[in-house]
Amino acid sequence: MTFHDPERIIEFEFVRATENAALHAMHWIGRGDKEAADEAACDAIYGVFDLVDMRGEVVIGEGIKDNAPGIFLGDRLGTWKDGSPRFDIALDPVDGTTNVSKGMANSLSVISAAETPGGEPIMRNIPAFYTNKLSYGPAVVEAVQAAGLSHTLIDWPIAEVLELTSKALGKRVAELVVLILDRPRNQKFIDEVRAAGASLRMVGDGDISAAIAPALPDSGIDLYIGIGGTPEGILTATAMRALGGDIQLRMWFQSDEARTEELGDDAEAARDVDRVFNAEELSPGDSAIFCATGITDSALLPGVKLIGKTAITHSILMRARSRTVRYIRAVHNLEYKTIHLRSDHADHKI
Ligand code: VTB
Repeated sequence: MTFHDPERIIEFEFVRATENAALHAMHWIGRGDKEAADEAACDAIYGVFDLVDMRGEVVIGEGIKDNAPGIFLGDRLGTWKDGSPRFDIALDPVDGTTNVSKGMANSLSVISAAETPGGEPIMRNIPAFYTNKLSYGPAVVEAVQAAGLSHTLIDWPIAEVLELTSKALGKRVAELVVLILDRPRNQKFIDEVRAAGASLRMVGDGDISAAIAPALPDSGIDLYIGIGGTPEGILTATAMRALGGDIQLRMWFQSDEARTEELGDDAEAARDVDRVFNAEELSPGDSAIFCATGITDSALLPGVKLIGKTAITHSILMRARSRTVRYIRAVHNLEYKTIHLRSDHADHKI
């Protein structure tokens, strides 16, 4: 079977993958074992794609860790059947594993993809472990473009960023809500937001949902600021391509030693250490699929709920090409629903 636009068919397999990841990781909520939650999500994601004719290569994700279970850079998703569509994959099977292990809010399973017909890389990888990020929604994008700040807003004093945002959104600064990852490294931003008089929300972990939130009209979040994980930033960029928001992002290192170690002998990355990337540069071209399912509640999505003999999941699925944003509420009948796992190549009840 051939389709004129394989993205339109395959995108629903991505929803199945993050749904199954959330449903399989659900058993680990609150149980104090974040690796087990991650492993469960990975097993389910692999399992879904083992049944899909696709050639997917993981280009953004975690590097291989000794003996750690997971889906790593260079891993392949799909059957890799000849002639099947070829995708670059970026994923975080569980963003917020600590939150899952403690039964706390703000965790989700995320996959994004870009079609790469000739196999040439599309998504941009950045080797630094952390990046400094600033993300905002479509109204601020317009103001940023009009002022010619598409790569420099990240260097402005926070008070001025808030001023610009307040004008773009027609709100007073005191009414703006800024989301920041709660870390000592972000203290400077926290102080600046407080001094400027805007309202602050912090999350302990999970900055994909946090950084996407400003681009969603009903999230109640106007800006995301701070230093967090790099793959999470690139995943945010793919979502921003479909939502019309943007993210400015630059490498950040904990120390000079970390910088040397993380950059290794990557000359291109070394040249780009001070470069500010935006969403378009991280996920160029018009093919970008972003898909996430809530595990526990976040600004982006409600978590998995067990109601009677059903499990209810909430997912968001979007594509840059059409800019359609789908919210998919799925009711899974626990007497019938099965999950195909990679670990034993078998189907299991949840
Ligand atoms: C960041 C953030 C993630 O972990 O990577 C954070 O982007 C790790 O920060 O969303 P620390 O190294 O300071 O713990 C998350 O919050 C969850 O993976």
